[in-house]
Amino acid sequence: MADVSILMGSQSDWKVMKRAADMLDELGISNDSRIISAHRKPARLHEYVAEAEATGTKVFIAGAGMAAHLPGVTASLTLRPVLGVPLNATLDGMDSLLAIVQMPPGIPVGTFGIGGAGAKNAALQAAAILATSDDELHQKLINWRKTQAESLEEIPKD
Ligand code: RP5
Repeated sequence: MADVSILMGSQSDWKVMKRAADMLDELGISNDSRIISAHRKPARLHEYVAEAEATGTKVFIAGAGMAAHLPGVTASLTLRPVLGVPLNATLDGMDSLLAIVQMPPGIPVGTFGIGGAGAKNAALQAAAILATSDDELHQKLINWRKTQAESLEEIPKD
């Protein structure tokens, strides 16, 4: 299994969650993306999380829209870090943001911004977690941030 598992509730989530997969690919981090809805396929979610954890997945990223149970249910099934990405399916994603961020005490979900920015940052956070025990990846992240800084123009153009 991959270092990072990317879960989403629906095919409709992939266009945004692909940004997490692309970011992980860019950093050379193995990742596995799956559509496994917490409410439509609960048994499959239990099975997948157990299998992923047993075979070495270190971080889960879970994106969902609307009532957005997927990150919280995933976190209930594993002690690995779970990073939640709220997706804009209805209500501009505010429903999903509040559902994911307001986890009752005891089962934490690290919650990111709504949509593509959140998906990309979740991938970078997953990389930062993995880099705590991987010097090569740590150096890659240093280089990535340097490149990002260098790509910014200081003088605005018309
Ligand atoms: C959630 O409901 C999914 O994460 C998705 O964002 C939203 C709508 O799902 P679909 O009706 O597009 O399958 O479960």
